[in-house]
Amino acid sequence: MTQYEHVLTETRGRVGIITLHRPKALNALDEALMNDVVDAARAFDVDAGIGAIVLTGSERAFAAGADIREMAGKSFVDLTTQGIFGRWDEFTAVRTPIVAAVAGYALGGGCELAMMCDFIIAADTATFGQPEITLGVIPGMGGSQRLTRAIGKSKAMDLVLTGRSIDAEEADRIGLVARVVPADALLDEAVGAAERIASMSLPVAIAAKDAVNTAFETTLDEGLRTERRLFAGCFALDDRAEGMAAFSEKRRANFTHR
Ligand code: CO8
Repeated sequence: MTQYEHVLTETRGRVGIITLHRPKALNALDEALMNDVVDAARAFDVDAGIGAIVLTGSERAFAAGADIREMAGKSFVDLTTQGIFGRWDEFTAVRTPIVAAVAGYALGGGCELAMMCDFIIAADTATFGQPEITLGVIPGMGGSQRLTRAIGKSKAMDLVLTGRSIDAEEADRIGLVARVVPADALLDEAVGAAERIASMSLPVAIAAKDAVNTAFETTLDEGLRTERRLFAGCFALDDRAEGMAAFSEKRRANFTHR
């Protein structure tokens, strides 16, 4: 398995785990860490043995944001001409479902990276926020867009304009995260969810991810048409026949395309 400098990777069955590992800077996202996360996620994405990915950090921090020291020296021209952080688009293009397992700080780019995943499982120690305004900037890795879609305008404005942080309980209440679990159960819970996803037919899981993501990018009519096309596409798969036969025969489906 490839060795990376700023992330650790391991596999558990059909689940690929990527652990952000830049402990001295609370996993602050610099360019090197971004490259490692994107490369590791892409490697799992093309690995036929992997059906779901978990992205996690440390107990203290999922990620405390973009690396402020790296950003401090940048100019307007650097940002507009260098496409800084452009590779995160490759992360969101990963087809394999990705579960974010968040403990500790998920601030700024850390919160935005968690939101790039397909859903977030939070430890009860997790803290989310978009504090960029306190640094004289605004969210730049999707926070103003994904957060608003996730929790609505008023709550997103509250977080983005005040820069205040919220705890896991509030993040759960406003719909930013899917579940909150005790910190010592976080990885098991996330891997358990990922194992369950990985036991499904992978092309169907990818279609499901695609269909839900379409809801954020188009009109209801177009989204419904996309869903219908993707739904019909499932009928081209032997896994669809197996899933329905297994139901009739009162047994667990044994999907081929996993
Ligand atoms: N960048 C760089 N280093 C960091 C960062 C960061 N975001 N966060 C923490 N660190 C470093 C600290 O500098 C410190 O290093 P050192 O020991 O060398 O001084 C080490 O990590 C430990 O941090 P603290 O001593 O500060 O730990 P505390 O427990 O006292 O505080 C906090 C933890 C509250 C998380 C605090 O570190 C903090 O406020 N961090 C910054 C949080 C923040 O503002 N994040 C948003 C950054 S801006 C952003 O993410 C924009 C994204 C969009 C970019 C798009 C570009 C196109």
